[in-house]
Order: sequence, then C-alpha cells, then structure tokens
Amino acid sequence: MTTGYLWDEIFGWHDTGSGALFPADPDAGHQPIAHHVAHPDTKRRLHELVCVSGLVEHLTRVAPRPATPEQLLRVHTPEHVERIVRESALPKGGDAGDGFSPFGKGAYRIAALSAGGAIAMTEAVVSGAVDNGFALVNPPGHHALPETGLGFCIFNNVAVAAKHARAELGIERLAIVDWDVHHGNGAQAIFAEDPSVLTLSIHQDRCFPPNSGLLEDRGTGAGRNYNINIPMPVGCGDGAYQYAAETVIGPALQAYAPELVLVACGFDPNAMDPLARQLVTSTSFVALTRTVKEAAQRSAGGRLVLLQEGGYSPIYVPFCGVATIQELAGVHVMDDPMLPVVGGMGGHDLEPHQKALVDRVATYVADLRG
Ligand code: 9RB
Ligand code: ZN
Repeated sequence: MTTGYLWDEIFGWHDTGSGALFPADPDAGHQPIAHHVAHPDTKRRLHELVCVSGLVEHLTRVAPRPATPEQLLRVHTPEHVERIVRESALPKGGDAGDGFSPFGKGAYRIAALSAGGAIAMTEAVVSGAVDNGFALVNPPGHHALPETGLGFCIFNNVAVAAKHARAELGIERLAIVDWDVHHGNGAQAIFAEDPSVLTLSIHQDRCFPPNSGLLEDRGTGAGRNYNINIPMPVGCGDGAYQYAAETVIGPALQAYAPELVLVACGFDPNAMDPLARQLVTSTSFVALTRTVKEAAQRSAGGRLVLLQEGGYSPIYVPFCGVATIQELAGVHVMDDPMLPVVGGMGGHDLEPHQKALVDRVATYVADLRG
C-alpha cells in the first residue's frame, strides 16, 4: 500500500491579510490581528506534525505543478482567472471575490499551485504511482464558483481535479465527497446537471455559505439525484457523523460505483473549530476515511484522493490530519493525544433529531444508479 502526500512550502505563504475574519477597518470596528482565522500556519502545523511524528517516512511525496490556465478554465470563466492574475500582481494583492477573502501579492502563483497539486495527486493515483493520496493544498477551493472565489477559496481545486480526471485520465464516473463542515457549494453548482459526477456534501446546516446546502438540492436536469446534501444539525458529535458515514456516505458510494473518489477534506467539523458548531474528534475523521477507502476499494480499484479544505483550530487540526492520513496509509505512528479531552466533552451520542435527518437523506440512496 503506497499513499501519496503533497505539501509545498509556498502554501504556507498564502497571505490572508491582517484582519481577523473581516478585513481590518477601524471605522467599522474591525481590529487587525496577528493571525487571520484562515492563516496558513494551521496547515503548516499539520505538515510539520506529519514530518516530526515520522509519518512522512511511510508516505510517497508527490510534487505539485502549477495548474495551467487551460486546466483552470475547465471550471472557471476567463474573467475570473484574469481578475485573479491582475489583482495578484498589485502591490497589496486583492480579494477572491466576496470582499472577505483577501489575498496578498503573488496569490495567483500559490492558488494555481494549489489547484495543480489537486491535479498532480489525482494523476499519481490514477496512474497507479501511488494507491491513494492526501494533498495538503492551500488556499482551499470548495466554495469557489466558475465566476468568483468565495469563503477563502480562489479556484475550485476539487472541481479542477475532477474535470481533469474526466478530460485527460480516462475516468468516466467519479464521486466528490465533501466533509468540510461548510457546504461544498462549488461542486454542487459546477456538476449540478452532470450525472457522471456524484456530489455528496456532509456539513453543518446553513453554516456557510448562507442558506446553502439544503436537503432539497438534489441536482437538476440529467444530474437529478446525483447531488446529495446531509445538512447536519448543530452540535453533532462522533455518533452522528459515524451514523451518517455508515447510513448514507458508504451506501451512496456503493450504489453509484464511481471509478475514482475525490474528497474535499476539511477538518472544521472538529469540536475546537472557531467557524462551526460541531463536536467531532479525530475518531470521526478516521471513520469517514475508512468509509471512503472501503468504497473506493469496492468500485474504484482503491483510487482515492483527499484534498485539504478548511479547518481553523491550530491546536487540533494537526492531530485530526495525522489520524486521517494514518488511516489512509494503513499505518500507525501516534495516537491523538487530545482524544481524552475532546472525546470527554460529551455530545457524542447519536440524538433522535440527528438520526431522523440522516435517515431522511438515506432514502435518497435508492435513486442512485450505478
Ligand atoms: C462575512 C461572512 C465566512 C464565514 C465562514 C467561512 C468559512 C469557510 C470555510 C468563510 C467566510 C458572511 C465575513 C456570511 O471554512 N469553508 O470551508 N464569512 N462570513 N458575511 N460576511 C460579511
Ligand atoms: Zn469549512
């Protein structure tokens, strides 16, 4: 079993500005802060734990190459790509598109390498150079839409990788599973009419983007039934997440039988995240990883690519990430030392209202055709 791993130091140089969440603005009361909530140090800390723990010695390094404009244009409009190029050349950078996703000078180079990292890992997995892989890319991508960036995302990395797999790598049917705590609105929109890409997002109900990711959104036209949202109620712990993995994510992948599974892997459902209100521990990321790994083994020859998205606790994300990569690689170098604390916080039993929501989504699985 070989597992690919990708990180580039320049991902740690993505400049998210001096604001905390909003750009600093004294007139509006927004103070500057040392670390923006999406400061890349959280991801750099995950990378350094992968190295210091010795896990990296069990992994095969995969190098990113920048995505070309043609590869980005499979998903994005020329106007969006050109605007990012233009603002990226300005002395103080620009914004991904929503006014609260600032980036510094040179961000195009970093964002193109992030999308290109998603492509490189997908190529490594599909070619058989590695069996599966984890790409620790930054900036994230899952909120980005064809015509704009959004929610810290510039280019939609997972969608760029999916389009590349279909256009160049001989993959016809694939699934995108998004377990970031925020809705995977980008892939839902980009593949809404496409029955050859199953998009499945498990997220906190209406957390971000506002009013996005509803139960009723199930794809349109020929893509009807091929988008599944699991809008989890606030306060879901390990019981609820693992029930959703067993009851919806695994069965949906089994029914659809993709040739490749891509995961938009955010660690922000964890109990210490500042941008959501879920309670999960590293145990759930291990369970989610096992679920998609077993599904990929059933229909996709094991082809599975995890792409980093969000996760904003610099304390806990590294342990969630290492637990996830260990499960992917089938090796164990360390336990999560925070599990006794986070797991002991309570909230991990499956509650009736959580079960009711997951059971409702489970009825949609019957509408998927392999
Ligand atoms: C602002 C708003 C947010 C809230 C959460 C995220 C998380 C992204 C992520 C990004 C931006 C709204 C500042 C709404 O982790 N994705 O995976 N910003 N929220 N309006 N305004 C003005
Ligand atoms: Zn998120």
